[in-house]
Amino acid sequence: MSAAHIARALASLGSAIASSVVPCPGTFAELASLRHPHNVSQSTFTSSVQLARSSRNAHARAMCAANYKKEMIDNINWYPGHMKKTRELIQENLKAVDLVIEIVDSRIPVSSRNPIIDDIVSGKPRIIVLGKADLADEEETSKWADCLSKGEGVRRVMALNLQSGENIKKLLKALEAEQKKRDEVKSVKRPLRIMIVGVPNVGKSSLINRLTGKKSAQTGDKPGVTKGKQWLSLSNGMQLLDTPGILWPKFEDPQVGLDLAFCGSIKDDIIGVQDLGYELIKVLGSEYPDMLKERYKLDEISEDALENMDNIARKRGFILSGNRIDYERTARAVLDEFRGGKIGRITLEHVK
Ligand SMILES: Nc1nc2c(ncn2[C@@H]2O[C@H](COP(=O)(O)OP(=O)(O)OP(=O)(O)O)[C@@H](O)[C@H]2O)c(=O)[nH]1
Ligand SMILES: [Mg+2]
Repeated sequence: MSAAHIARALASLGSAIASSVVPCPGTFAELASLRHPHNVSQSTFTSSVQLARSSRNAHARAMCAANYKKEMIDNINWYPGHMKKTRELIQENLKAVDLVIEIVDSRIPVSSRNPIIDDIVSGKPRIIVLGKADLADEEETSKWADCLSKGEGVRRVMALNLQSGENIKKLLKALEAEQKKRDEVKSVKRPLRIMIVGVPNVGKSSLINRLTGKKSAQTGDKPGVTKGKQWLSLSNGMQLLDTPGILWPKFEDPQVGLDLAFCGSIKDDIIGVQDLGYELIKVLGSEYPDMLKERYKLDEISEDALENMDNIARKRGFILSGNRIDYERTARAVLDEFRGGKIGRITLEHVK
């Protein structure tokens, strides 16, 4: 990069800060490394962390961050070919099923409800499972259960921990009730056929394993484990269809994309671990400051998310040579600990 280029970039950043004008300059990577060379741990650090570092004016930073977030999400190819195939798979198989079980993530019950699925499966009776309930705030989950139960075609809503499998009998009972209903109205009797749908990594295959009582479907703590459709039988004869996770082509609200990524429905490297970790610290700092403070033994929570991130790194000793903060490791730790429920039971979306 030439000196003139740097000067131009700096001048443009200066004017953005002075007048809080958006759009922001696009050369944050160079600017941050120029302004804070000792703080930048990776040369490819084109993240919102860096954006925060490069602007010391809080208002300008907030404006930039909002824009940056939108760009970050807009630039992602959310809809790879296999998701289109899954959509077709769901559509093709829908005729054959009597009931749909839609799993949503209890921590993000709005963001994890796929509008495409909603569209395709409307008209079929539906049971909504609020999965990963052990990781979410119990009170919020019960509010969500009430709210979601008012949806069209929704027969039941239940919050479950699909990892431990507790309360799975409640779901089995609900399925038996559905079977009874079907038998009463149909002349040809046969066991129920049920399709399981939901965003990637929400717990579809785990639910199937809980219902079958054995490891019938492959599970994993990353999105995209199930690749194709798989029919499985319960001991009572009911047929379950496992499907791959599906997202939708465009997020109107960039926060939806971030929420899905926080909860592991979008691979970390698509947005970038550092960006994601920083954005999560920002949300936790404003919504769950006490939990963040407690988990990372912070003296106080700052309004500046980057300061919180730096303090977490220092407390954990995530420091590289030359006293540089290891943002990658800090972000990874916070994401992993959030996903594992170690920071606390957290719900990121609230019933209004
Ligand atoms: N804590 C907790 N973890 C869960 C729960 N349900 C699933 N998991 C974990 O979440 C991860 C994803 O579960 P899967 O069942 O593979 O999710 P999936 O929806 O089939 O994912 P894809 O096939 O990738 O779309 C696994 O590591 C599970 O152990 C739950 O209720 N609580
Ligand atoms: Mg799966």
